[in-house]
Amino acid sequence: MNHKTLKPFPKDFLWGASTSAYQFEGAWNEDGKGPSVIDKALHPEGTADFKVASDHYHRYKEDIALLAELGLKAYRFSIAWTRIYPNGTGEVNRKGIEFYNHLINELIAHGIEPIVTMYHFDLPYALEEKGGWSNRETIDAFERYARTLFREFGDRVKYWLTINEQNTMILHGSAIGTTDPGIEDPRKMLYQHNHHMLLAQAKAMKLCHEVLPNAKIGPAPNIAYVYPASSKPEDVLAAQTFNSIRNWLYLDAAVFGRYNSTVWGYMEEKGYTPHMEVEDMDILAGANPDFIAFNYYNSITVKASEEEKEAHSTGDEHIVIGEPGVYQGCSNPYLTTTEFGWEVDPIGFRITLRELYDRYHLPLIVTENGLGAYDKLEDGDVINDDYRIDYLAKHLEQCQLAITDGVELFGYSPWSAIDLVSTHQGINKRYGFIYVNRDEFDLKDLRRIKKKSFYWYQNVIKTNGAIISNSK
Ligand code: BGP
Repeated sequence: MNHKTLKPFPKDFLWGASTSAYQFEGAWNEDGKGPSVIDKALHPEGTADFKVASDHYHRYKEDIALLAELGLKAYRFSIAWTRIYPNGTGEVNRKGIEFYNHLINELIAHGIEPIVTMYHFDLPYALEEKGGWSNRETIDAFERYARTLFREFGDRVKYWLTINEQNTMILHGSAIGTTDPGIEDPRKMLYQHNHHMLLAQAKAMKLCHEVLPNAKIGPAPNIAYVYPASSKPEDVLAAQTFNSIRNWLYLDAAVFGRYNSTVWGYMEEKGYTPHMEVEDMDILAGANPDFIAFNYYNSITVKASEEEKEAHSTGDEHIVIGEPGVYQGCSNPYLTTTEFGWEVDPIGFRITLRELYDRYHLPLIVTENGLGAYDKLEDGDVINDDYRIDYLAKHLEQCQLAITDGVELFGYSPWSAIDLVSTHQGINKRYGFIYVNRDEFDLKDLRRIKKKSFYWYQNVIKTNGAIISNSK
């Protein structure tokens, strides 16, 4: 749909940028922090581990000063569960509370709204040893952790995100290090994990509304609209099925408190239905998110599955998209790809925004969107990342179109604020507005260097999105 005039971005739009604790903080075992599943996961060969990452733990003041210079209105970061509860539960680690108090105070002193992810892939290893998300005790541990976060930080934090990309953990856990890659068909187990995470999330949302009536809380899945490869009805059906499996399962449960019927049918067919206690559906129905946060990088295209063929990947060789007899991932001939093979689809972003708002009628915030690339540090500390500006500008234009379409979007927080270590592809897959001077194994001086995209985004924020294109 074409519009004669575009609506402006809302006046108090939350221009943000995002990070996650384990990819950014470093200090992996300092000040009483316990190990997480990520700390114990096998690391892909040739890529940096997360022990030092970007050393934000020791440089948070300098980092926040840079984010303030960027002009951010909001900063989305995650709290490492293992800094607060080194064993997942039990004794609170006051040093962990102290760190996040300093961080939050520093943000507020610079006029930046903190947006807190409570759990971003890094489940405490001590809980994993007791069965992790297979064990219902993890639900109680998460609720206790949530209560602690609300008590300690709720006087200053207004926006809470429950679980980052629960759907990625269920669908691609072995690529991000949250599922043991040695398990042959983990899907039955993963749908049980999923059920328990949904309960944990529902309990946290309910608790948040009880103890912090002025705060807002929502889920933060990765949502990517699934296209059919053609208008062949079989392909459309496959896309519909995968939309439900990949996207709607998570949001139908969070928003409507029920299972998506297509996914339930799929789980029955495959023998993946989770074990439930009698009270579970009431728990799911008793929680209401205030908004939907979501991460968007690309759309997905699928066709009908040819039973005999192996599922295959669409670019990133670690991520297999497809399940025999259900759907099969394929590349989209209308899209270009990044140097890491990820498809680029700004219009898919508008489609996803509209679809989400039509389905759920809740305010939306984008909590990740961005381009992973090999940046080049040139003489004189210059990084000419025009490709990143181009990617972000094209996506922001689609945000504005979606706003004009009627979508209630209250923030945009791209990935990532500052360079950090990718989930499984190292530090040299960079996303930030600010460069961190280190390589995979050489920590160098870790100094921060503003990229060209820094100045571009600074101007976008200053003009409240009136100037998006890269023509400065
Ligand atoms: C999302 C995660 C982030 C981040 C991002 C980029 O799935 O929430 O933690 O890593 O993807 O992915 P990658 O690091 O694999 O390039």
